[in-house]
Amino acid sequence: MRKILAAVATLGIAGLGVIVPASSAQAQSHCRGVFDNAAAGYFYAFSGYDCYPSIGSTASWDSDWGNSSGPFQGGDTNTATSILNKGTSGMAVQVFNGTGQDWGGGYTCLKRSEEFMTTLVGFKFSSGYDVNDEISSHRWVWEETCKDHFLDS
Ligand SMILES: [Ca+2]
Ligand SMILES: [Ca+2]
Repeated sequence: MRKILAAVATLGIAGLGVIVPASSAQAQSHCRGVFDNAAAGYFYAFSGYDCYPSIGSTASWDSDWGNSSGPFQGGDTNTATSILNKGTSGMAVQVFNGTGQDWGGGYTCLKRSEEFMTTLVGFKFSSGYDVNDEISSHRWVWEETCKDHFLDS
């Protein structure tokens, strides 16, 4: 009887062993599902970690996330904490600390192959300033334009 109980106990642990990978699969990033369901050709930005809540998405560019025109407006500026690139051209998304169509100042880029960043915390613009909650404009560029400034999870 003791042997049987021991066997049951062992099976119980083995059963838990099966459950553990399943729950870590559930712990996979929310961004993965958002990316998979995202519109092809679009860039998305989110105010929180791991791709929610959304603050906007666009296939185009926006030189000022804080003005009242384009895909990003008003309070969208300086809030992005996660971003996603589902472009179809192979281009990167270049995000900037500043605004304006001179596209000057600090920037960094999200390659299409990177797909998404679950967090921007800890990343810096080319200027050395924090990226998190500091993105104020974006455009699509070829990777050469980014020099060596890429977001890398
Ligand atoms: Ca934020
Ligand atoms: Ca705008």
